[in-house]
Amino acid sequence: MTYELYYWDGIQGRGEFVRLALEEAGADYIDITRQSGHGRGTGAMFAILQSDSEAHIPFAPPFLRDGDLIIPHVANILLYLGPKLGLAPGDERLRYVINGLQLTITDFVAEVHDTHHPIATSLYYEDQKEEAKARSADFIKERIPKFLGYFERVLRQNPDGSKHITGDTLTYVDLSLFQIVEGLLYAFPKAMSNYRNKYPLLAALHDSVAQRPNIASYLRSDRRLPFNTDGIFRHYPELDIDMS
Ligand SMILES: N[C@@H](CCC(=O)N[C@@H](CS)C(=O)NCC(=O)O)C(=O)O
Repeated sequence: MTYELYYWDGIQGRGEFVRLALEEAGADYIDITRQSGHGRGTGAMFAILQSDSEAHIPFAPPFLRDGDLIIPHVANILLYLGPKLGLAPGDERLRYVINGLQLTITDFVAEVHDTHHPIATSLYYEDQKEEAKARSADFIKERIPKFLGYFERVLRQNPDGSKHITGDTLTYVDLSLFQIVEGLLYAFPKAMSNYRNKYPLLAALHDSVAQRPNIASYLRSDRRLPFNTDGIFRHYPELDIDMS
């Protein structure tokens, strides 16, 4: 059965964490809002979100449809897909460990979003620019080091080696960490200028994911949308500070 991914068209956003897993696995999937035709397009996503008859309606995208099952939330989707795509540990108990890591990524992504929208998602960036500057300065000084330092430590302390965040094979969390680094390099190039020295294992993981054949070919394809100032990771030069 073809997986259906529902997410806002035009941005990588949170949908990208799911897309990377589907692409790495060579899974059969459709990015519904990027297609046209019956049951496709952004209208099809709203039809589910606003349905008054569908069971288990999601609160927000991304969500995944697999047959009659609709699954919301990035970490939850990846918990579901991981074993099916061969991107989760064989040891079932470790699946909860990587889910914990993915939930930490979810928390971090929310903080990334708040650097440009610290007051309200419903307001324009321009209406909260001064607050965004203050929020970003703290994010760069305190939060990037805390989160990236944590992931670096988890990599260093992996008993199976530091090439992967858990175990000795690729999981969806490795792919999501690649996306975190990519997003931060786009949004905060100055703040990230010294990141290879500070987080060498994370940098090595990022590079190794980029070189995986399916990921490399996805990144070259037009399915990989460029970062832009509508997504989660946004580059506003006035928010980026070199703290190295
Ligand atoms: N925890 C959810 C967050 C979902 C989310 O915030 N989706 C955004 C787009 S990236 C959205 O459309 N939110 C609508 C809203 O919060 O009103 C996840 O990880 O998937």
